[in-house]
Amino acid sequence: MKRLVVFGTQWGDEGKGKITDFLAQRSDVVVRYQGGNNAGHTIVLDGVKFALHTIPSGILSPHIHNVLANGMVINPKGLLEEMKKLEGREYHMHISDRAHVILPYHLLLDGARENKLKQKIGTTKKGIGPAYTDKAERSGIRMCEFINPELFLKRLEEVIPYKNEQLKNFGLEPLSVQDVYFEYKAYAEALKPYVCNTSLLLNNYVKEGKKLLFEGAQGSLLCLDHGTYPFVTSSSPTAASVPINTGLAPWLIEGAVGVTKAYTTRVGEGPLPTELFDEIGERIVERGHEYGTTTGRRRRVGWLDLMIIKHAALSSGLSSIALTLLDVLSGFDELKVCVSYRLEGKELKDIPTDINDLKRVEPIYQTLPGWQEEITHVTSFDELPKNAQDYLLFIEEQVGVPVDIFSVGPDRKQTIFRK
Ligand code: 2SA
Ligand code: MG
Repeated sequence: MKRLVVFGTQWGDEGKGKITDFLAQRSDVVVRYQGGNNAGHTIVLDGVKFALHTIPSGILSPHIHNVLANGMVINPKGLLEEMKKLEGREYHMHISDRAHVILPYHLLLDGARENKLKQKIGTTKKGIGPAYTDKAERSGIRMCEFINPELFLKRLEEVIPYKNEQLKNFGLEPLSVQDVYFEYKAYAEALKPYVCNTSLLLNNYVKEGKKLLFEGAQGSLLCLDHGTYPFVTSSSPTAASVPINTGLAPWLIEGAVGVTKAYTTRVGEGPLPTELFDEIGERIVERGHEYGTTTGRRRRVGWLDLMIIKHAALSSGLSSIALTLLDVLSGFDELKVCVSYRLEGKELKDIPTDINDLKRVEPIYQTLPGWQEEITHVTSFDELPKNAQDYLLFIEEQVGVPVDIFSVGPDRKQTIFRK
């Protein structure tokens, strides 16, 4: 397949960075299409760990062109800090002139709103929601304006007084146009060489027959439309959102790999029907190092929930599953997998839309036998213990989508094609 999406089928942190990095070896271009530096994609290369937040996961391969597409919101300061860590490495990066810019007031407003909310969302406080709000409200500043100093100043003069009113309502100090301008003008200058019309660029890549990989951030259940609203992010991490967020025609997208963690995690607030509050959950957190890459927050964990994966398959379409962190499940006597929900005595076909109902569902589990062996050294499906093989086959059968890839550790070598 020449144009493939890699996206998360749960609530993020499924190991998308690792799978993208793995698939990127066979690609020419890697594209981030939504979100911003709320993402935390970890790649381990020869024992060295890279945590990427804004930059696409193809960046460690010098032959790959990495595109930050129009659907993203970009924090220039954060991006430059990330680029600093890549100093001395060869890489190619292109930033959409249509992407929106995250500015200091977005960060302040994100934090202030979270602090004030009774029922918190648990955002990363990176200014993502407020930046997308401005985009929808048509007051956002885009890259094309940002890199033009005169235009940038003009836009700040329009926007900052209005933002200062909002800040005042939260009891915060106003921002000065001049301060923001002088600090950010320098960032704009540094980023300017990378900014272009990426829609045109991507369409040209397609014409040239290049292989494109689209890298989703967060997960399907955090989608503004198809996720567990309002406990979602402010963009669409589904595979379905790739065309609008990149400027490519929908029919050019040929398939979607759903990266699926062998259990469930969620960071931030909102319902998690299979959540574990016991020592089993504790063990999974420790074995899986379940702490946020961006914020360091402890992730909540639960058994694998196939209702969630099937919902992701509905809203995105799945050609294949990449099952990650299978090694974390070694050492359990038995493993539970949620195959359905019951609500008020009725079995459900899909996850309920109303968050209040999702909070009340009772997961229906199927119990599968566990395996004791550590599997981090495994290099093929046949080497997996029988019960681990069966766990994988069970998912495949229930979701009705092949599990073509699985991973047993963070290194590139620990991601395995099933064949
Ligand atoms: P936001 O900041 O507005 O996008 O937050 C809204 C909700 O989306 C969740 N969210 C995430 N969930 C999982 N992983 C994310 N990335 C980082 C990571 C998060 C971190 O890779 O670990 O380090 O804490 C991510 N980004 C946003 C968020 O928790 C809210 O529930
Ligand atoms: Mg992550």
